[in-house]
Amino acid sequence: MRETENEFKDVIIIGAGFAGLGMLHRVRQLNLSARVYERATNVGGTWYWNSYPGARCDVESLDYQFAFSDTLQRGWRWNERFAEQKEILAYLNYVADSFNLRNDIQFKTSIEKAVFCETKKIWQVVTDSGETTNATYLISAVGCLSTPSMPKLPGLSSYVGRWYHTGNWPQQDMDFSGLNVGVIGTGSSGIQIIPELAKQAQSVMVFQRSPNFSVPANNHRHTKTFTDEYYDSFLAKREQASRTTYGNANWSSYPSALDVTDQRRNEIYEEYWNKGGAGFMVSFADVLTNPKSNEFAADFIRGKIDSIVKDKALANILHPTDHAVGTKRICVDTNYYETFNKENVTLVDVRQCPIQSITKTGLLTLDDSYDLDVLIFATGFDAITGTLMRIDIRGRGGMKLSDKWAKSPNNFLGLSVAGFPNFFVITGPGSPSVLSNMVLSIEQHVEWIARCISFVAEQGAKCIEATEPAEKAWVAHVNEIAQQTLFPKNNSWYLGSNIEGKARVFMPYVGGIGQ
Ligand code: NA7
Repeated sequence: MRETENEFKDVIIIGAGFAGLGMLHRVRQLNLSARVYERATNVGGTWYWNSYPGARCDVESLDYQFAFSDTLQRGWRWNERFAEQKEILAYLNYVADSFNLRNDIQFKTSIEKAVFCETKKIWQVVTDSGETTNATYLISAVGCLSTPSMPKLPGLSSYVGRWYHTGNWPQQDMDFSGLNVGVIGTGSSGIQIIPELAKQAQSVMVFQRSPNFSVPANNHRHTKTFTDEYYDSFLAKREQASRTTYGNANWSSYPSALDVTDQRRNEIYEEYWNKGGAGFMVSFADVLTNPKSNEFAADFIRGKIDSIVKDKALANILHPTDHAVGTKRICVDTNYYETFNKENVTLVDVRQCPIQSITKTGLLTLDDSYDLDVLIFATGFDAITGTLMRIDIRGRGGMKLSDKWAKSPNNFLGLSVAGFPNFFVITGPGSPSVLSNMVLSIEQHVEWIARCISFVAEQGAKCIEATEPAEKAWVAHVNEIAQQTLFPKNNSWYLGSNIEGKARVFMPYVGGIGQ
């Protein structure tokens, strides 16, 4: 296979975020040649593109890092409990520099096509500049939230103001002072950017279609003593976390919300609310499995909204009522509900009066028009499968991945796909990924793939791929476990229901990293 005229690598990796960087480092340890292709100008993946004001991770910083190197870990100090995007991006640059990873990364390059050649048993990978490289293994590290979704609203091309999508934010800092800014979307991205815009802009118009549940981050700076002590037991905590459902060793639950008095239940919610963060979802072990328990949690959050937002009618519009808490990923905020007490912030209920079009000067809803200097789309992503399905990936017999996944993204372990030999997906559909601590999930996959590749070499084999029966059994298991929870009962990007025409399949694996 080395005789082909194209350049040859043992491994090609798509994407230089956490997954791509971790995989490249691990592949080098196996003494394999590798190249990473990355469409951005630098490393970071999701943390490169989502550079909007207020962007933060909802997993605690001390757990949102690689565990494979003690030196790496101790050489880095996280400043805050929930790190902002800039700090996470700096961390990923630190990882890349620590292992000279950039030498094997080709930036500003997208992969457009990858074809498995059955006779030579190699992948032929074509970039957007037409360059072809051959490789034994093709590994997707494209991330779960990397293809922004834009609503199909007429008129955007006539708009004279500036517009941005939070998931494709310009790399330079921007000043919104004195401007009238509109934000469409109130998921995590909207909930994070709105309070920051309200500090600067003359006015912020929030166009909300569905209210979301949000809990406070209660973010704070870490002291050096705290971080040092945390690092002393870091690997033990990581080991413990890797045996849990959500990949978090610090989370613990009370048994059932139905087994306690109203007063005790509220005390417990209060305790989790004050602690801050998404751990609220596990306050009781049955919040995500029992509708009644979930409704108690929902009522508690709606009560909090009422106590924070002074205008009662406004508080009511902010009440989420169309989904169980956590079935759409719960948001973690800093002063989100408080922001609606500011005079320069207006909430527009576009469920009541839907957006009709973008106009030359702003936006038109069913009953009003709004003049806006800047329009921000916080409208989410074609999540989990969207990026991979846009690449022309062809396995055995020319089968296209996008065809195979058109009705359901079938796979084995969220890692490999029948009919696509020597192709691995880091945190693909059917893996814990977005339901867990993503970095932990990524490290688990990186290690699995590395061992699998070594195993193939040890066997003297050329190829490995999932069998269809294994794939079927895994998908059935993923669905069976999901059905035991409330997750598939409501629309969300976990299900693909935010994208028109996308198959409705609950994609993440709820069984946990440990399983
Ligand atoms: P999300 O959570 O998918 O949120 C997107 C938001 O955009 C949501 O409120 C949508 O309302 C809204 N949206 C989408 N299209 C429209 C139109 N046409 N009109 C009005 N509103 C619209 O994306 P995020 O980026 O906030 O967060 C994604 C994940 O990133 C998050 O869960 C964290 O894991 C990090 P809808 O609910 O569809 O009515």
